[in-house]
Amino acid sequence: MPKRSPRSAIGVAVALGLASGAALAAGDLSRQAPIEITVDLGSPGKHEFTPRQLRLETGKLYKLVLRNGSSDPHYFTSHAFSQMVFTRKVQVTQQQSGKPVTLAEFKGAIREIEVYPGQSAEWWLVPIAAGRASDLRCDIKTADGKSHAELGMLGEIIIE
Ligand SMILES: [Cu+2]
Repeated sequence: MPKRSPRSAIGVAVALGLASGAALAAGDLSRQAPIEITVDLGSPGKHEFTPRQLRLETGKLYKLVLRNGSSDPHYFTSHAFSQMVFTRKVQVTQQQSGKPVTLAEFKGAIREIEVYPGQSAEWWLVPIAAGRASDLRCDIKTADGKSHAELGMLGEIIIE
C-alpha cells in the first residue's frame, strides 16, 4: 500500500471540501420550504386575477395557490411562465374534518390549470429563468362569446 504524504492528504481534503461545498450550493431547490402566494381567480361578478401582477425570484420554491371563489370556472394560463419554471407538482387538496387531505398530485411540465368554482389547486414550482410573462390570461368564454381575458382577466408574472 503506498504511503500518502501529508501534503497530498491535505490536497485530498481540500478537493473533498470544495466538492461538498459545490453540492451544498446546488442542492435540491425543489425541497426548500415553500413561499406561499395565493392568487384569486375571479370573484363574484368579476373576471380578474387578484393580484394581477406577481413577482417571483429564480431558485426559490413557491406554492402558488390558485383559488377560485367565484361561480365560474377559470384558467390560469401563461405559456411564457410555463417555459420559465420547473414544476415540482400540482396538488389538489380538500378539507376533511378540518384537515387538508391531498386528493391528487400531478408531476411534469404544466402549461395551464383550470380551477372550478369554489375550488383551488396548488402549483409547486421553482422559477429557473428571469423575465416577464405578460401573457397570463383566462380564455374561458362567457355565454355572449366574449372571453374572460377580453373582460379583463389578464395578468403578468415577473421573475427576477
Ligand atoms: Cu376566467
